[in-house]
Amino acid sequence: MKVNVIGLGYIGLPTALMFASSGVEVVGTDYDEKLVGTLASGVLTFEEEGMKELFEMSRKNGIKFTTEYQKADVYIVAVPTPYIKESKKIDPCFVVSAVESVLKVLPKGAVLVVESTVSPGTMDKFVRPAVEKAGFNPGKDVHLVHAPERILPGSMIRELRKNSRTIGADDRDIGEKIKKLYQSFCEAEIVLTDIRTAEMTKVVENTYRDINIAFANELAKICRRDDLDVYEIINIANRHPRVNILQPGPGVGGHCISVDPWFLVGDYPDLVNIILAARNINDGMPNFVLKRIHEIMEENGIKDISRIGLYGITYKEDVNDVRESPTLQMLESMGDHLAFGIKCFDPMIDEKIVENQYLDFDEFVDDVDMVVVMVGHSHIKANAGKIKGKVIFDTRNVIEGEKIYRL
Ligand code: SAJ
Repeated sequence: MKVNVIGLGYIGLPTALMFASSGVEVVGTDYDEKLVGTLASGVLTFEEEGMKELFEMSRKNGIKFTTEYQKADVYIVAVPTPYIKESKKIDPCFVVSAVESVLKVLPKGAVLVVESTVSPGTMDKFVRPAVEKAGFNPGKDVHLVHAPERILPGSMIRELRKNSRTIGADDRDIGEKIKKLYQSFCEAEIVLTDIRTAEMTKVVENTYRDINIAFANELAKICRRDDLDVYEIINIANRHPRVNILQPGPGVGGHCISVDPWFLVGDYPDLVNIILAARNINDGMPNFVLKRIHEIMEENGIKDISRIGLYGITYKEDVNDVRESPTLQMLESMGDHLAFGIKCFDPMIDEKIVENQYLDFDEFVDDVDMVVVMVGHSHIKANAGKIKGKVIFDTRNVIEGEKIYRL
């Protein structure tokens, strides 16, 4: 079976490598010539644990990278779905344009799998019509499948192998065929269902996590008012066999958890309560942190906001992705304060993306009186000694010590 993976980003590349290193014939296609050139010359475009080894094995097995769409038995579309902040919707334009390009070369009978995160209904509203418009008969000339990815940035390779998957297909036999293909590397259960159920399930998973985090964030506020330790309370509560509360933090970022619940809010405005409340709680966290920064400044006699340093710009620890990051949300909401020069640093980002950002950790520490840990990168855990003596506000509960301010 020949597989053409379309889109060689965070999801497409590791997926292509998993297939190729397991012996499947794979061609990876991306319209970005530079990215294709880099991969074709044997250089990886981003790091994930275990990816180097997979890349070597895939190259040995003959994986190809190109800007051309290929004749193949199975197409896997893993292109980005940009988030439009104003409408709180994602734009399926890349998915549709990838599908249109594939249809120009697709042999009749091939399977078109969409892995990209889409809002429920996208396959019927956008993909199926694109297939029909190109003169194909879905279900006959081309078989549609939605197989949403579920992997966690930071442990993608392990999760590709170990996570259960969902395959939504119009036709059960086609679903079985694609299930078998994914079983070339996926060791966990693969559940077959229809396309609409697969779409909704993906969004439900991320919404569930958003609500759980919102609960933890609300608890943090309740505990703050009565000077209780929310982390200890969650830790003890989680020893109950049927309780599993996530951790509070400065907000929820990333392209998934902070985005997907909005699809349900948009599509079912008269039915959502808890989903919308959770979104608002999580979106309100950067402001809660900001208020707390001001309280702590006052308590410590710090008057100048430019003596405050935000550690961490990415949306979570040990990744370099800044999409919807709580730090960026906070900076945006600060408006005028930015002019007074609140400082920033992130060890995962080696170019300036915001004002007053330092690229050197020591210089950053030297220039501030208070460090606000916005992201719990391994780097800060290893370098906690270097911020000793500063006022520390740790919104991630990663620094040990008595005189540390927490959420
Ligand atoms: N966060 C907290 N407290 C927690 C856990 C996370 O505040 O206890 C914050 C993080 O700091 C981050 C945000 O939530 O800002 C999201 O991070 P995450 O690690 O929970 O999730 P993502 O966005 O990296 O990946 C999620 C995963 N979904 C679920 O766990 C249900 C992943 O499996 C999906 O593949 C991914 O979304 C996706 O692409 O949809």
